[in-house]
Amino acid sequence: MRTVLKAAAAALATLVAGAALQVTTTGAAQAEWKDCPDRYVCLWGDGNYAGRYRFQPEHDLFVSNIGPAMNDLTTSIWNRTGRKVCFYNDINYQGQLLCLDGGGSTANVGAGANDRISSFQPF
Ligand SMILES: [Ca+2]
Repeated sequence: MRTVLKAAAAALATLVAGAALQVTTTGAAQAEWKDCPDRYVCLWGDGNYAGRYRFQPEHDLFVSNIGPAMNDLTTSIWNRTGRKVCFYNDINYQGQLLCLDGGGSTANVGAGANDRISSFQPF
């Protein structure tokens, strides 16, 4: 079965050709908790795993700049990878806000981290 990809998704897929089924997805469209794939870190713009989102695959967890679609907008996170992931206020992993162990989640990152995340990386 072939999948038709939009141009932007195709460009991302090229970057992760080693694992063709895992691609980063991000968007202002609504997503919910059940849309988060296994072996991804999923960030949402609203509490309780809803709203705009970024779904990042386990093989590509170094995100030095989350980009304008999600910058300073994350409120809830589900880490479905097997690795600890830490989240930062600034790009390039500066200003650590919180970390989630593999399998960890938070329906609301709290006032100290809400709408601040700009980068994240695994450990
Ligand atoms: Ca920030």
